[in-house]
Order: sequence, then C-alpha cells, then structure tokens
Amino acid sequence: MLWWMYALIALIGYTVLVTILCLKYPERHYNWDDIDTGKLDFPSEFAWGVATASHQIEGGNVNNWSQFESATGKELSGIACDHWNKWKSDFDLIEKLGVGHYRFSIEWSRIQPNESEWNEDAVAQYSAMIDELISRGIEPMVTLHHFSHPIWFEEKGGFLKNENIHHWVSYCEKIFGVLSDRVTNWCTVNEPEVFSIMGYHMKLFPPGMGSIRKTIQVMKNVVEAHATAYHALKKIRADAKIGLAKNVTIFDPLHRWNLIHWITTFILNHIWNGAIISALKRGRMFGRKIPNAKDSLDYMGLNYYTHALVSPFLPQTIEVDLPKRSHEIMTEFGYPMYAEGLKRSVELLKPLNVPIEITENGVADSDDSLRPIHLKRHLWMISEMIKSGADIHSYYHWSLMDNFEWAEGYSLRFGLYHVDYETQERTLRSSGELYRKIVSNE
Ligand code: GCO
Repeated sequence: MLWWMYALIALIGYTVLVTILCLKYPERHYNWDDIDTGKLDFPSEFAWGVATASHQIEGGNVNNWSQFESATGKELSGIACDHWNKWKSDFDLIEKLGVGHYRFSIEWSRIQPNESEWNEDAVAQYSAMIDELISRGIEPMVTLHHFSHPIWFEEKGGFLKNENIHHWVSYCEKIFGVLSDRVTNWCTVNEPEVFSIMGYHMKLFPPGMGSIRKTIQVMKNVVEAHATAYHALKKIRADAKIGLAKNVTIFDPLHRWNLIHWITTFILNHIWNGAIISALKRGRMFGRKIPNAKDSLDYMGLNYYTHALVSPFLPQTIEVDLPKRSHEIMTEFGYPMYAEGLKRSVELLKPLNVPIEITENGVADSDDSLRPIHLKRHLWMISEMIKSGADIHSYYHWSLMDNFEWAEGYSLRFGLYHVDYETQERTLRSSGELYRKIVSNE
C-alpha cells in the first residue's frame, strides 16, 4: 500500500472513533432563552433548605485550617460571620427564607480540642442549636466533617494514616450519641475528592502537600472513614438517614475533535467522580478494596457547581479562569454556569441506586446579578428531572450567607444574605427574596 493509503485509513479510523465518542457522550446544552424557567413543579414533600459549614461561618476556630491560613499567609478566617455567637439571630434568617431544612457542620476541633478532652460546653451549644432549629420547624442535616479537624489529629497525620480513622469515628459516635435522638439526617464527610485533591495534590487546602500517591491514599481513607462511621452510627440509630456529600464536576473535552482531550477527560472523570462512585457501589477504589464501603449509603449527597472543559494543559491552580463555551456565563469563581450538568450529575450517580439529596448548589456572585438566573436554571432542571422520575428529595442552597470561601478567603460571596464583615450585618439579597418566593410557592 502507498503511504497515503495508510494515512487515509488512520484518518478515517480517527474520525469514526471521535464521532462515536461525541455521540455516546454528548455535551448537553439548552437554549435557555427558549425555556420558561419560572415554570416549576415540585412535589409538596420536597425539602427546601440552605447550607453552611462550621469553619466558614462560626469564627474563632483553632483547627487544621486556621493553622494553614497562618502558615501560608492566606487570608485568615478570623471571626468569620461570628455565627458561634450569633446563631440564634442567624436562625431568624433561615426562618425568614421559609425553608424547612438546614445543613450545617459540627466543628470537631470544638468538641475535642485535645485528644483526651471532650468539650461538653461545645456539645451543649450544638445540642441547643438543634433544639432551637426544631422548635422553629427547621429540620437539621448535620455534617460531621466539612474539611476542618483538630490540630492534634492533623499532627498525627490526619486521614493520610489509616490507623487514625478510629479517632474520627469516636468523635462521630460521641456527637451522634447526643444529637441523634433529634437529628435524623446525617452527612458523614463533605467532598472526599475536594478534600484530598486540594490538600494533597494542589496544595490549596491543608496540609498543602503535592503528591498523587498521598492524594489517592487520603481519598481511600476518607471513604473508609465514612463507611466505618456509617456502620457504627447505624448501630446507635438504625433509622437515621446517613450519607456523604460528593462534589460532582462534569468533565468535557475542550475540543471534541481532539482524542487527547477525550483521554484526559476520562482520566479526570475517573479520579474525581468514578473512583468514589466505584468505592460506594462495589467496595473498590483504584483497584483496592475499601472495607464496608459497599452499601454504606442511605442517600447520596450531591454538591453541584460546574463542568470543566479539559485539555492536558489544565491550570494547576484555581486562581485563573477556566475555559468556557462562548455562550456560557462565567461565574466569579472562574468557572462557567452550566445547569445542564446537574442533570448529568444525577445520571452519573444513578448506579448507586439511592435517593439524591442536593446538599449544595450556588454561585459566587458579589453583586447578585447572576444568582437569580443561576437559581432559576438549576431549580428548573431539578423540577424537570423529578417530573421524569428522578429520586431527588431536597435542595440545600449554598449558602445561607456570605462566608469564608477556603483558599479564596472572603473575596467570593455565595450568600442569599450579604454579610458586611465590618459590622456583621446581614442583608437579604434579591436572589434570597426570589428563593423565598419559590420555596413558598408565591
Ligand atoms: C466546597 C464546599 C463548600 C464551598 C462551596 C462553594 O465545595 O468547597 O463544600 O464549603 O464553600 O462549595 O465553593
């Protein structure tokens, strides 16, 4: 054969392969101008909520994060929203939104500041918070680990060491033992993939390491920690609803004709999404067995924000804008608004065969120009999915109020309420009012 015949065959083969990939994995896009996102149809039992996390709002925490902030010269979380003192009036804010559900996290470093010390005052305060929420008709969902933990645990190697898991489980049992008579909904760990990749590969979260091997080790251990806690807590209260919150990012090839972009997409999707789904479905992750991980979910928590357009040259930092399609809206976090991906995320989690709770969804938007559109598109997407049979029980908007956005500090504002950090004044944004109207069906 002549050389050009080989070249022609290779070209045809390449084209066929890429065409098959494009057809099998479509990148769904709607023409939003043609969609009436005001047309929502939610079942009456649908749970409307808002979400926060301890280190982002409480203020005055001494934990792996406060240590990392000082050590790296990052913006300090400081008194944050001073929620540890203002919790009662903050519950007024939740009530004013008319939502009946609130997801928040317990700060382990408050409960167990030293390995041999339980702080009963902190336990009592969380317990009083639960009573207060319930008295206002707001059902709590409690997260046990939302990125932060005590310094003594970090110094022992944290979740990098498998033998440390039992420390975390003891704390879980302690707080579950006190609160589970009133709290049914529990989220063990928040975003195992974000926690491990940001902290052990990208150096953006504590402990600021940069090792693929350690990242995989931590991811595996955190899922094992979840599974161990799940089974231990179910022994205390069998009818508690226990799951974890996973960040699903949808990965799409930047150039759909480029096979290298497709291969990168598959690899990243596997590391970020597939590995954890596989651990929870089959009890295996990266070829290794994760004890008890199979069947360790009563629901799957979905934190959804965006899709990533992938090439082998993805930036190793989150401080630059990621690529977006020309018609997409860029959010202040530097990633595109892509509500279609919420549907794709729910499809990705389908094999787990458990109900979905949308434990986080929101947008960084300081002047509130994007949040109304963001809210409407994502809620419309959920409404459509429920109509076509998806088992989605709840939506917790991230976040109740502006707060400390981890590596980004206070620059990014995710709140339905604006927070003036000088005066600690909270002000309802128009999008907050919009959410209130949607929730109350006005
Ligand atoms: C995360 C967390 C939240 C964030 C939120 C906005 O995804 O990092 O669960 O704590 O604040 O997602 O980025």
